[in-house]
Amino acid sequence: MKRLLITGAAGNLGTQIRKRIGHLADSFRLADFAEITDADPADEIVQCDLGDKDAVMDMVAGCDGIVHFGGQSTEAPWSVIRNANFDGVYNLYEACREHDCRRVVFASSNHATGFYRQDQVIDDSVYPRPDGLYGVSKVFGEMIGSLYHEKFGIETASIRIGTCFPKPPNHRALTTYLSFDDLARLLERIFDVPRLGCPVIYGASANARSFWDNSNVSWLGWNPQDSAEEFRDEIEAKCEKPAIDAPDVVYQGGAFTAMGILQE
Ligand code: NAI
Ligand code: 15L
Repeated sequence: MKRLLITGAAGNLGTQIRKRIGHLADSFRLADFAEITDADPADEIVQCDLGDKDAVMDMVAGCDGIVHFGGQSTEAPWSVIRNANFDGVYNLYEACREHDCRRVVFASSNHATGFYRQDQVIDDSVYPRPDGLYGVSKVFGEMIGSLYHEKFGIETASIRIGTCFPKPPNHRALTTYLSFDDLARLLERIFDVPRLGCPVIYGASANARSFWDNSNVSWLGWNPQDSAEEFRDEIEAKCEKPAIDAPDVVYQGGAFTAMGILQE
């Protein structure tokens, strides 16, 4: 790949993952509406709001692939979700169509299916059960990816990411944790396969327990190598065990399922 665009490059995943995938492209364009303070001198930087269609057109021009981490990453009032995760994702795919950018990684979320219970194991074929406006926006992003694949052949891997931080922050994340290294390994596979199509992949490391079955995407050859187990003792010492009927124990989406609709 000649040029890879990473959106949300100032954020948690944008910052961590770009340090791990430097071998995937000759050059990188890093975009965010926040300032990116630690770019490699060779990287191009674009500061733009995903809700600004003209700016997104310019951001995508000349890129062969996109890792789309940019957007609102938690529950928020409608205007925020709409701008970043609805308008922003539509603008991104329109720009891909216009500028013939053929492969996208969409950072979806486990909150697209957050109302499935933790005693169920689900795969990519289940009906979405979003647990908030944020989860709904991730379902929308996956569907836009599907539409632009069927109509225009633009390929998208939607990763329903679990919990991707330096460490699992709580008991639930012992099941949902995805390490930065395992995510980077997944991106390698996504950009390496000759034909990608439009798969939905659950993003979790090889944890002791899983809510998610990725067997329908085994052809990708992604084998996560890390596990949240190395953090279990720390979590058990640090975090109080939630009650057996707490949302964090009952639903895959945890506490998001118990939030209201946030007002402006
Ligand atoms: P983050 O919040 O640290 O990074 C998101 C970045 O997007 C920020 O730098 C922010 O400035 C930028 N952004 C937000 N609205 C924007 C707009 N309107 N225009 C331009 N840039 C905008 O989130 P994180 O953890 O890096 O997540 C990256 C992506 O992965 C997000 O889409 C999130 O929804 C998804 N994800 C992350 C998970 C995790 O555990 N880290 C779990 C599931 C999904
Ligand atoms: C997400 O989608 C969020 O982006 C992240 O901040 C975490 O809350 C994660 O899900 C999770 O479910 O742990």
